[in-house]
Amino acid sequence: MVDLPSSDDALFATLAGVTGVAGNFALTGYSRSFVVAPIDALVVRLTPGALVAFVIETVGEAGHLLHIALSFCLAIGLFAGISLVGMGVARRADSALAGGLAGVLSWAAATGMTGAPVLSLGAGVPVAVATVLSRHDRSPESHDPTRRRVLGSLAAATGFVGISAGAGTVLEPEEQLDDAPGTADVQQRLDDVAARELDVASDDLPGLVSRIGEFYNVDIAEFEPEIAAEEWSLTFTGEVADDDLTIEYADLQEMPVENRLVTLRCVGEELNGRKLDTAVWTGTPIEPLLDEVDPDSECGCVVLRGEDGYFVEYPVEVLESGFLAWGMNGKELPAQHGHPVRVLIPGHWGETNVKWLTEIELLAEEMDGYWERRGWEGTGTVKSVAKLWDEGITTLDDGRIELAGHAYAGTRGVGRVEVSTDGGDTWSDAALSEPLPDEDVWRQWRYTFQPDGSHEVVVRTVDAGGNVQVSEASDSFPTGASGWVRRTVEA
Ligand SMILES: Nc1nc2c(c(=O)[nH]1)N[C@H]1C(S)=C(S)[C@@H](COP(=O)(O)O)O[C@H]1N2
Ligand SMILES: [Mo]
Repeated sequence: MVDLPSSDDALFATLAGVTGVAGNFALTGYSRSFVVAPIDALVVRLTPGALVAFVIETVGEAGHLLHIALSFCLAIGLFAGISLVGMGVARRADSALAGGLAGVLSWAAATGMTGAPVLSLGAGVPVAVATVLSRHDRSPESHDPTRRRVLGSLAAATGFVGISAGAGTVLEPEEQLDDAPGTADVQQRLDDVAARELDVASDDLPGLVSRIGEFYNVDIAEFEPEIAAEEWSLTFTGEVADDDLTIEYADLQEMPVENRLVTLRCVGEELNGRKLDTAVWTGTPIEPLLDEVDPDSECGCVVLRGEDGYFVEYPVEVLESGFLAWGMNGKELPAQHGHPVRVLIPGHWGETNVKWLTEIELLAEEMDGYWERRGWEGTGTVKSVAKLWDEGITTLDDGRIELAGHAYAGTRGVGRVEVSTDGGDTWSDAALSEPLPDEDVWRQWRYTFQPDGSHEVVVRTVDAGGNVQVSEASDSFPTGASGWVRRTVEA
């Protein structure tokens, strides 16, 4: 006869599941070795595009939370299921054997999915302990068996998770980025940039180069790919004149090195949002490699693919001006920005800059990229924008108000920033930071005025060609936010 699990068993199995996930997390942290990572990758892969598009439109960024929550539940369910199997066995054998079985199975499942046997002990041990404890106190004379079992399991799990967390910190110290090859000149570049920054009253206004930890981040997957430089390669495939061309990290280092300042802006950001940043990138132009493969593409188009399953299509012509980067602000490209190599395309929206780049396929006909399948149109020329940051608004000692922010106009270049303090009736020019030496970069702006009560401040940029930032307001979906940033500023 088959015993169905009792509701008590289900409770303890869930508890075992939670402690398994928690114990695993304590050892691995939020990394690729955490069991939730491969489960989440699967969830992302299996979710239909139409559903993703719907979620992005209805709940926006919170959609990320939805799939990660689902992945956590699945991970808990997995260990809970294993624990239930253990409890089933314990009905016939002793609980130590059952716990051991559940522990080994959980460890094996976690190791199988993450390839990290030591860190997976963080999952196996607590599931084993929780399963063993769930069988204690079945004796008729124990007064409140359920309660004691819960307390016992919780205490054991908490202790274990605490110990693991300590061990995890020792095993995985804070990531230290090495200097990237070819970055000897970067410090000089950074000093040169710093000398061009505006003098502002606010201490917190971001500079002209964004710090690595502060640079915005947009990823389709919750957990970034981990690729060692020695294992990385990039292959040109599809409509090429002769054979596919594969290049490795070491080959890239043989090519001419450049340090370029490039600003990125995500099409998904709000008008006064923060998905706009600039770094000094170290890498090499892509054109010589394209010349070598001699594209023979009828549509003149290409799809770039990243290791995380991301892909984006645009004209070969656009790619020709691109840059393969392996360094960021003098350090090797960090995991979250595409380690070891990403592409950087001047003047286009952020999504064209594929991270963890592994394949460039020359196409015979056009196709939609990852975001285009989800309704976005974000591969084209980036829109101009002037931002007014919270920390850019300062009341000076003499009572005047200083306003400051950044403006960006892609490769058109920022020509002016204009500020209105009367809702857009009259406009004045803001002071600008010295232009940076590269073609696809932002500028800082500053404007000071004598307030008189409440002001409706409006800011807009005019590119170097004289084109005023589009005034008509639109949401970011599907072609990027437009309109002018407006804020009420009180004296
Ligand atoms: N492989 C890969 N490349 C990618 C993405 C991604 O999810 N995966 N996101 C794109 C988007 S939408 C943007 S805005 C930029 C963000 O780059 P960052 O995370 O370095 O700021 O990377 C682009 N390249
Ligand atoms: Mo983006």
